[in-house]
Amino acid sequence: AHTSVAAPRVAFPPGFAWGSATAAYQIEGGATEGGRTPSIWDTFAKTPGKVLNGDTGDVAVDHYHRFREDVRLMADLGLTSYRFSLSWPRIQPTGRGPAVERGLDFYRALVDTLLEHGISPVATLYHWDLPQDLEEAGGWPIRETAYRFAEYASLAASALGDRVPVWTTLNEPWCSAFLGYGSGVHAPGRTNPADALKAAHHLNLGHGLAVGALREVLPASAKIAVSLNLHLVRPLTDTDEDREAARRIEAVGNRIWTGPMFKGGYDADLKADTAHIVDWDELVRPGDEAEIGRPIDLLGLNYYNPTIVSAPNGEAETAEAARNDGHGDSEFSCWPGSEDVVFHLANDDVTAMGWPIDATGLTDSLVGMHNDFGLPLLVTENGAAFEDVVGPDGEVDDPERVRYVELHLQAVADAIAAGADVRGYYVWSFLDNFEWAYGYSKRFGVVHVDYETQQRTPKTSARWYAEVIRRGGLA
Ligand code: PNW
Repeated sequence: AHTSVAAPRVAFPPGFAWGSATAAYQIEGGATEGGRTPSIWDTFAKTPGKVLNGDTGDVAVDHYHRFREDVRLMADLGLTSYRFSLSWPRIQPTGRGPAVERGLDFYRALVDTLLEHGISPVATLYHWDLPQDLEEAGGWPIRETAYRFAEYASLAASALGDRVPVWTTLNEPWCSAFLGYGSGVHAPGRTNPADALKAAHHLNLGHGLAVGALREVLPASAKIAVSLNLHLVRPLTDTDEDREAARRIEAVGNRIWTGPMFKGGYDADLKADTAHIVDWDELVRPGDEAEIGRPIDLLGLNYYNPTIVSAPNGEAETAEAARNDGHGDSEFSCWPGSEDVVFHLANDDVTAMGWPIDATGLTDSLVGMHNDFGLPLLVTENGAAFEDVVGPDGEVDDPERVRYVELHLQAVADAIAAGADVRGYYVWSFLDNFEWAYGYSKRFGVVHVDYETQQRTPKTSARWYAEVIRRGGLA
């Protein structure tokens, strides 16, 4: 069709998904509409001191009312796929009982609009918005929540499974468990290392039970995935001590998920590192690991930066490095059992989040995941916040974001050349949005949003990405 477009210098495989991603609480607003009740993020955001400037997702970028305009914009840019999340309390307000049709109708309309524009939907079931009632019943640290999640997954997939071809269960369960219940910088803001580890197991169990429930109701052609923020861990030096620090962070950061999901169970070293915090024999019941290990079809990676660690040696980690690895401003650790490992920044070339730009970590992650798990891969998130400047005509020229995405697309191409089966890339994020504990102060969108008028304006990066898509690769 585009005979006038020159062949790309760096091409991607046929059928490669050119996408962008968002999450319900970060963009939807409509917090009390259609029968939606509060999730843990509504409660957390309204707790003084938890989110910068007291920002909340009550209105966010009003995607709940503006989704048709947003999908049109996606189509204008040529996106072939869109990853979004379903708000659990919009579909099942208390986390129990029947689905609310008005909640499902919103997603039916969104998905139908995407399909009308030829954009393939990828639905995430859980991007952190647990119904508040379930948190009050105990939240992810209790086993019951895993069963509630599987039931919700079944309700959502029964209603939308005829039109959504790719489903992902959890987004970044590491954040849910260790930022939500460990460092407390994310909802629900609890700070108990035992609860964080229990949450991790119950998120895993919820994933496995949900995979089973999804297989029962989805058509055979549907694909099931999970999105993990696997840390690309590098020891600061080659000493045994620094390599031991890297082993520990890989265990509680990565293998706590991939062990039971893909390798048959939790590794002995992870359990040994945390045995003083939680009784694994009591926590993990017979059959749990088999349940968690149900086969899935695709593995999603969310990648932002590498993780550099060294052994505890009395050297204080910098505030920037701590933030980079999820402590935020909390005095509580998000690394149970490995609280004393020291984090470092990979380099000084950082985004507005203070996150170092190092695309080699993306190549290394994808190649490592390919070798370790042998699954087809998706980059379900990658992107950057920068201090965008709005020009006189409302335009945003963001060459730093163009450079960031270009470097990371090149890194994906390098991984594919090395043999990794990468099927798609989803830039985070489509729209500027509610950046969790940072509120609206950090802008990740390729499309600018004026938070006063809700006007959308594609940034230079969006127009650049559209050219990449049209070309089928990098020039
Ligand atoms: C991811 N950390 O969050 C999420 O999936 C997105 O919703 C979010 O907007 C995006 O990345 C940018 O932050 C993370 O502290 C939040 O390590 C914090 C961490 C990692 C990922």
